Formats: sequence, C-alpha cells, structure tokens
Amino acid sequence: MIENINTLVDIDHERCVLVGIVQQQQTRWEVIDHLDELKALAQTTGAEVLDSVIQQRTAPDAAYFIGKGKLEHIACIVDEKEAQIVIFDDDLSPAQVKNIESILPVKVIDRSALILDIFARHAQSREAKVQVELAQLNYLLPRLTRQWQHLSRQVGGIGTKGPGETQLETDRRLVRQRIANLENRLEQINRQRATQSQKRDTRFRAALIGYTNAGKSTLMNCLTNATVHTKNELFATLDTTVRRLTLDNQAEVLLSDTVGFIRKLPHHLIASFRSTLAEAMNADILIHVIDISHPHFEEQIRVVKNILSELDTSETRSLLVFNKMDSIPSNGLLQQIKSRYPNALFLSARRHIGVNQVKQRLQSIMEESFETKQIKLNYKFGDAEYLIHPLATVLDKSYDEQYLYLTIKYPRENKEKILELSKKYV
Ligand SMILES: Nc1nc2c(ncn2[C@@H]2O[C@H](COP(=O)(O)OP(=O)(O)OP(=O)(O)O)[C@@H](O)[C@H]2O)c(=O)[nH]1
Ligand SMILES: [Mg+2]
Repeated sequence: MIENINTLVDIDHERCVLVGIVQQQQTRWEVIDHLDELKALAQTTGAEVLDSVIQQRTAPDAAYFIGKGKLEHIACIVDEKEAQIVIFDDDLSPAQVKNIESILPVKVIDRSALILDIFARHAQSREAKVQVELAQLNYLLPRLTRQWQHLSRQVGGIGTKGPGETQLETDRRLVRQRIANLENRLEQINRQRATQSQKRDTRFRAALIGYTNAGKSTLMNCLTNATVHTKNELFATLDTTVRRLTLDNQAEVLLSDTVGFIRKLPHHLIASFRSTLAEAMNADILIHVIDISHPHFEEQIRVVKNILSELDTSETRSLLVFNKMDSIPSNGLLQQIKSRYPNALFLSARRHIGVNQVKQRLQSIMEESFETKQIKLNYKFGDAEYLIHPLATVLDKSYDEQYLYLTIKYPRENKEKILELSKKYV
C-alpha cells in the first residue's frame, strides 16, 4: 500500500476567484482563454470558480504582480462573494504572494501550485508519487514561510530543531533532507528502469503524446483493448502504460500512453518526470494526439512541440493525429484543417471512427524504417550469431553443414554494421 501524498494547497471544493494579466503581444481574448483553462484546472480539484479578473499591463508589478488598486477591487469581490482562495494564472514570486496576502484576506496561489495539486491527487504509482512530491518540495523550498508549516511538519515527521536554528531554518533543513531522500529514491527507480529497458527487445516503439485531455488514453484503449482510465478532466493520466499493438501484417508495436502536457507546465514537474518521459519518448515514433474540437488546438500543438524540444525529443519522427473529429462543428472547417496538415490523420477515438488509419500508417512507417534480409554465418566463427542479436530481430533460422542462415529484420540505421558482420563471418 502506497501512502497518499499531501496536496500543497488543499483547495478541495473551495470558492475561488481567478486572476490573469494581458501583457504586451497578447490579446484580451487569449488571456480569457487561458483563464478558461485555469478554470478547468481549478474545477478538476472540485473548486467552485466565482469570478475572473483581468488587468492589462505592460509588465507584471514587481511587488504585487498586478496594480494595488486592482488588488483592492479583488478584495471587494472576495468579500462580497465569500471567496476562500485567489488563483493567479502566472507564477508568483514568494515575495509577491506575501505582499498580495497582506491585501487579500484569503489564500493566494499560482498556476504552478494548482497543477502540482492536481498531480498530487492523481498520482497512483510509487514512481509518480515520488516524482510529484519531489516537484512539490522544490517548488515549496523558496516559499517556505509560516503558511506552509503544515506541510513541513508532515515532511519533517520526527525532525527536531537544531541548536541555534529558527523554526524556519529547521523547516528548510527538513525539506532539503526530504528532497535528497526523494532524489535518491527516484534515481534508484530510474536505474531499475534503465536496466529493464536494456533488456528490452528490438520491437518498434510508438508513444502517444499530446496536450492534456486530447484523447490519448481513449485512443490507446481503442487500439489495444487496454483499460486506461479516461476522463473529461485535466491530467487524468500520470503513469505510463505500455501495451502491445498487433498490426494487420502481424508485426508488433509497443505503444505507450503517458502524462499530457499543458501551457506553463511547472518546470519542477518536467524535471521530476524527465526520466519517465524520456523513456516513453525514446520511441521510433511519437503519435501526437490533438483535440481538433478545441478552439486553440494550434496553440496546444505549439506548447507540445516546445515541451518536446525541452525534452530533447524534437528530432524524433512524429505523426499528427487529429482526434474528436466527431465534435467539429462544420465540414468546411475540417476540410480547411486537412489542407493545412496534409500528412496528418483525422479520427474519433471515442466513436472508433478512422482508428485503423493509425495502424496502417504505423505499418508503412515500420516498413520504411526496417529492412528484412537473409544472411549466412559460417559455423567456424562460433558466437557470431550473438553479435547479431543487439542489432536485429531473428525471424527465421536454418542450417546446412557449413552455414547458419538467418532471416533478420533490423532498423535501417543498423544496416552498415550488419553488412560488416556478415562479410567478416562468412
Ligand atoms: N467527442 C469526443 N470526445 C473524445 C474523443 N476521444 C476522447 N474523448 C473524450 O475526451 C476526454 C479526455 O480523454 P482522455 O483519453 O482521458 O484524454 P487524455 O489525452 O488521455 O488526457 P490526460 O490523460 O488527462 O492527459 C474524455 O472525456 C474522452 O471521452 C473523441 O473522439 N470525440
Ligand atoms: Mg490520459
């Protein structure tokens, strides 16, 4: 039994007000959409959103993030609507939170704290729990003031105040110790995973990636009869699931489904999940799932691409899959998008429409990137066959007095090495 981890802000069913700013190069509409997403995030935790406030500014205020006058206006809304929490769409510095809280008589959090909270609620496996707690504590460390003491007490457990330390210094020390401990545990988990993946066979690997709520898990379930939890909420999936997918030519693909991305994903989370994501994305192809019914799917595509480049996977081949085709309002719009993305696939995972295209495309991609060939190895070179194994999958074997004949399938990049071996041991 794995213990549940604590959430940072505990905003269960609280009444909240959202705040965003329109900066240079942004339109008010963009910020309204961003606040809609923040609302969906807040609702994922069960919070009730009472109001949203937007301010136009050339830059955030260093001390209060928004203008002091606007804060006083928010204080009135909080009072009138009996809000319990104010959530800012941008990251706030520890000093800004302190200053804002001197004006607003309620809890003040930022988007990162909210996302960390959702991750904490959804973490199921031991690995996800360690990753999320580590991200939470790294976020918390510079913000450690009296308001967070409930958490540092839980973190500290049996910790005692050292000689000459203030309570805050003790808390920081305990949090640092816990971070070190979690880093060790994560390193161990990563090492175990690395050993397992070294043993992994040479099967073709595909990873479902994309913005949160795009329908990755629904597509995974539809393609492989898996039973990954799917839900109309953000970050339904945190743990990677890998399933075997058999194509029409009987070739097998290992398909993985993993955590979704979002705009301004806290960098502590990216850091904690880096190794799991790198593992899932160390695939032959990334299947980038897009919710075509989302009014800003193009911004979502950009966000996903930026995170991929942060994870050093922008070189990996990717296939764009537009999902939720059933919810697009007009056929004209669909045709327009199709002409903009001529190589993409269009389908509906929930309604099982067009899903076979994914299998067919994977099959042709595999055929392009793999070659099959028969080679012969002379018995006098004893172990030569073992040198082939890391480079290719053996499909068939036959013998005569002098030679071993192998039908092998290998990624094109191994071609040169295989030719060299087969010349050397003939
Ligand atoms: N209309 C429609 N809804 C879909 C389709 N595919 C998925 N959905 C819905 O979209 C929501 C999100 O689906 P998931 O499969 O959980 O999405 P995900 O990308 O795995 O999301 P996270 O794990 O949260 O990142 C669910 O309510 C699905 O039923 C589709 O083809 N059409
Ligand atoms: Mg999912």
